Amino acid sequence: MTRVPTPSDKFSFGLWTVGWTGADPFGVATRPSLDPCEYVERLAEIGAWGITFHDNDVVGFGADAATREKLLTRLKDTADRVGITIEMVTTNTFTHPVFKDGALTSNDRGVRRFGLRKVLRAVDTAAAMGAQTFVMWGGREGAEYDSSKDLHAAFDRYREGIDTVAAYIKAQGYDLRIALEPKPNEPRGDIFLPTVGHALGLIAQLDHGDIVGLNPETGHEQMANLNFTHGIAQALWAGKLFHIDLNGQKGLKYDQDLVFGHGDLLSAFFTVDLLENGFPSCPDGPRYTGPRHFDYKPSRTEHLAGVWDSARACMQTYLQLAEKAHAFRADPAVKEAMAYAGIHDLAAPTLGDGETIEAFLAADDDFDPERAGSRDYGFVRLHQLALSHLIG
Ligand SMILES: [Mn+2]
Repeated sequence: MTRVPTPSDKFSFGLWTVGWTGADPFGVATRPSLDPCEYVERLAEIGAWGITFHDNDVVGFGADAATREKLLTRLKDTADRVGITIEMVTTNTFTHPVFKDGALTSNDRGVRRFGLRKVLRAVDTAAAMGAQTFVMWGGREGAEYDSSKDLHAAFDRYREGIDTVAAYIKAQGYDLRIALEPKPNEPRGDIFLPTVGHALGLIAQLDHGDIVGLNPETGHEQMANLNFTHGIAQALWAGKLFHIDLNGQKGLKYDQDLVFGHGDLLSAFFTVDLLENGFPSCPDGPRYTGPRHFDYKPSRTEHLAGVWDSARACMQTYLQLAEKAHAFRADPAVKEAMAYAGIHDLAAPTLGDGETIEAFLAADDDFDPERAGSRDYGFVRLHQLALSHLIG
């Protein structure tokens, strides 16, 4: 049996995850809503290290400054008392009707100015809570109809908005980094920055892109039929994996937000293998050391006991997969199969050290394409070893 989670595992949960009451587009809530501080206390009891929240998970939309201060201070005091870190704060720019056409990319300039102020105030909250990451999920930044947006202007406004937030963080001297969260659709028909790759492309065009990275979510990439592990690997390779949202998704459906591992389990194994063990050929290469953050929804069939069962399940599955991923990498049969497959050979630069293009073109490698074409890679044997570790 896997050990119980401890704060050193750096597991964290959004208050909106365990706090989801089950209200969905087709039905009303199926569970009561607790005081936000109660969720913090319970998460500490089950071994979580941190929490995260949207401004409006704690403070109602439009609350006055005194109410805001009172509620946030109470939450921070509770977190401090039970030893929970508030590691990330984000803004809700999707629930209120004012954001029905987006916040930073709404066609209405007044909405954009209102939305940007709301985001900047949430940045102040993040800094005051001691968070190190500020996630920006532009859930309503997008469209249903291609006729409804000047896309050139939309990308300009999105860039302007993110750069303004990043510049503000620097000007205030906050120890915060922005993490963009891609998602292909839902709630909009098409959301801007639909994948990790689109977001990386935008970050490269920012003036303050040095403090802007990514918060990829398992299900969001899988909703676009993409390989989540490849997505976080490219973000990590680019030095941009600032945060992560782990959950479960079964293929091309609505955003299921299942318990981590309750979707594509084999993919979850390789996600954990990358997070825990890094890239196979560069032990000194980029590693993810941030929170193991879960963004899931306890199914609405469950009552409160099921909420805590599901939160425990996320952590337990992660720990079990981590154990198996360590065993996988340490297995001599796996090492042999990796060598046979040429895994480590890919790390050798294709050109020689100091080799010029002229010398390269003129070189005689004595290479036999027929022989190379008849090579066996043994990828299936290697993958079956992974599967055996996973289910063994
Ligand atoms: Mn999701």
